[in-house]
Amino acid sequence: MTHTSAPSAAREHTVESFTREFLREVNFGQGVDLDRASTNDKYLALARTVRAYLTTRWLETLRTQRREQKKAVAYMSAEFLLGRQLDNNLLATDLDDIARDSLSQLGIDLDELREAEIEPGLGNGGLGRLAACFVDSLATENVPSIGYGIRYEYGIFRQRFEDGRQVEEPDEWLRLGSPWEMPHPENAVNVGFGGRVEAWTDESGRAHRRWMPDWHVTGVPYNYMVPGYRNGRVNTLRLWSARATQAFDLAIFNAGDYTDAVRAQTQAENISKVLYPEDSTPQGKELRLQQQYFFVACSLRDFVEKVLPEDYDLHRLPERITFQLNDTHPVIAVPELMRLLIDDRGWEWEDAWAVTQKVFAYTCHTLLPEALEVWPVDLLGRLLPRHLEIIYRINEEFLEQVREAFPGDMLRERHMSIIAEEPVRSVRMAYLATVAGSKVNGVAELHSQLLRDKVLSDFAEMYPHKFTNVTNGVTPRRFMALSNPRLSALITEAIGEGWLTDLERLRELEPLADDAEFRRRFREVKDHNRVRFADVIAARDGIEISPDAMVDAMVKRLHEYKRQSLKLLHIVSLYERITSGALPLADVTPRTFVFGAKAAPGYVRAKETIALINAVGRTINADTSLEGRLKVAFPANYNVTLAEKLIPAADLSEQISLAGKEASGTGNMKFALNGALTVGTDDGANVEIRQLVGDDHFFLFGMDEPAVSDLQASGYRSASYYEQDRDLRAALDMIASGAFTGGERGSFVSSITGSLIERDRFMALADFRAYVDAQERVEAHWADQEAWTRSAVLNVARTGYFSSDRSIRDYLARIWNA
Ligand code: F58
Repeated sequence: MTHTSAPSAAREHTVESFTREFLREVNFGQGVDLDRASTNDKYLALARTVRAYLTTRWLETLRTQRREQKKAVAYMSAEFLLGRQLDNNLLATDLDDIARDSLSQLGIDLDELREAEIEPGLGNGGLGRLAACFVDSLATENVPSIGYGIRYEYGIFRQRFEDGRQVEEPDEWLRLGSPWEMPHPENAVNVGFGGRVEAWTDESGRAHRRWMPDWHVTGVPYNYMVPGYRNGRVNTLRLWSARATQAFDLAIFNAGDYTDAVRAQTQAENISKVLYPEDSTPQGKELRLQQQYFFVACSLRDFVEKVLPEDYDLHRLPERITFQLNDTHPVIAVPELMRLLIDDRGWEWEDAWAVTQKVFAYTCHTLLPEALEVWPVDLLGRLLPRHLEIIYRINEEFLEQVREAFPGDMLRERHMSIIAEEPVRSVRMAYLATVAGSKVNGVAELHSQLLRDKVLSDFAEMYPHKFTNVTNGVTPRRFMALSNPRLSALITEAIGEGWLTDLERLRELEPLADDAEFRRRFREVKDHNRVRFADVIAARDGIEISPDAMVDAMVKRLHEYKRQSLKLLHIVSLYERITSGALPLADVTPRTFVFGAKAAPGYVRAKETIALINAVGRTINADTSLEGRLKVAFPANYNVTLAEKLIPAADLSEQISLAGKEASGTGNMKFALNGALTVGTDDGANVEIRQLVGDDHFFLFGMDEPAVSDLQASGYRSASYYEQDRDLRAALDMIASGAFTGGERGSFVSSITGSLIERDRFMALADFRAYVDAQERVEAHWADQEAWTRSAVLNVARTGYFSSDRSIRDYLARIWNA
């Protein structure tokens, strides 16, 4: 992809014109005088000033696309975890310095306004953040594209701790205004639900089906601009908000029941009310299916009726678009497109299927069987009866093919059916996506291989050409330039400009790993970032840490397969060995263990683990005999904004999932790019990180995936590890004794230790010894700061591959053919 060379905003605009526009927004946008304006007034005025600069380029991008009609990509995702917008938009437009100068002349501190922004947390974790990185890279790589999703009124819950336990609060991210969005109620789309399907015959005697929904919801599009990095392109992210079809349902209103009429409205608006805070196990809730159908039905209609030129021949749809399905959440788009073509436009099944199979592609983000989404047919049939019919027909024809390819193999047919019979009749959405999509991709090499060999092996045998890999990536604009300005400046000084959009150029830093002066300056940057992070959590959470200690970070959703409990066992073991005299304090490396993690509100074990981490933290942090050498910092409500402060400060990145469970990970990439070393298993993208940075600069430990499978097959007995490893036993016993819970041994303490000793589904005990050994290698390496810094520099230099720009180029070459 070539970059259009639009003149940067900086050259076109002066501080004076910026000031004029800003003041205009204060007066006429906010309706206040500058000397009476609140911080929020000033933030909103600034945001709108920057937005106006973007709008010019956005309109230009839209005009060009209408003229050229190039093949585009629609990225369909139930989540976009965007993070703050102001910083990113200032960076992309190169207005940072102008804005700073302009504001400072008015006596306003730009950074104070930045801090006023509430981040849109419209995602749960990695999957949502990946979507946000991808729209950034699509724009920067100059790909015509549009993101489609849901404008949740409440994003991921805000986490608080009460007595160490997680408490969830609604995330009212819209409460102070939303300057980045542009609603277009006049382009609203109606979506049906429920009802029945009718048969009818046309004049020529041809039979048709017609869906008669019994209730409707209106989708109002909200546009967000997604700027490429200083290349003049601004793409669109279109999020849908649900409204009642009519403010008052006339029939009910006329019947005189005002409250019933209002109730109908509330029910409709519930659809986009809140993001489901699940992290990997879908709950099969009806409202969730409503959300999914709502946003894909709006998006398909929008694309076909508004984005495409009028009278566009839909037989040629594959020349114009790929709908990339981000996991199975948008997969109901498959029968919806079939319905649009067959029922609404009178197409034959075969023609509709030929087009449908070419325009969809599916990305899978998991390996956990329980995370594969299924919808009970009675629920689906009640909500979307016509779609269920279409799915049945797709399945019939597909199973016919299976029978042809594997005659007599009844078992295979049952395994591969899109409809599962047990435990309740359900639609397997991943299978539907695989059958309908032109491509299926995993998100790291190992993950894609396991998809082919295990999770979807029957399908890979039948459609080998469909399966491919695109390893995830992260945007270096947000996760280097914005979050780590000092490292970015040091890199630019060393290798010149241009690396931010050509991240493999970080390789040019390799020789500097051997340059003592460069290493000193690299360390200076880390030291600064550590102090900055310490200040942030002191102000935000009242947590005191020493800025000199190693920052050892484990941040990700709380899930058993990710094994926060293994990290906790390591911490407790260190503490136990110190207090029992086995480990002299002088030999203990000063470390801050930083956790960031939200637990799904209904995931009891995950919440207990949070409570236990906080309990252990409280005890260790208060124990003066440690002389402050070990600290546990668990700031609440980990989000993108906090990640931007933590990651640049981190020295050690914990990526310790059980091998074969983490599809990819993207935090692992962000940490490596910011000079943290990884302690990790052979899992997900860790595998590729290690291959690139080299074994000497990565702390590998634990079983690999085949070893895990073997151990599973031969009968894993966690208790034997407990019995045989003195340190492990002592750590578990210490927890069980109530040492961290004020003598309390019951409740969650015994349930966590008990389940680890008796079952340990994710084999934390089996990997404990290897993990502790790896941590000793970490400490030995850390003791030689020159060697450590050298490794850190090499991590930065060798991980340019993990730019999401590269991921997008891989999607273009392997999937989108654009
Ligand atoms: C994550 N999945 C993977 N799901 O766990 C991670 O390895 C990968 O790097 C990332 O996707 C990007 O590919 C993930 O975040 C969710 O949050 C879903 C939210 C909705 C319910 C099901 C899980």
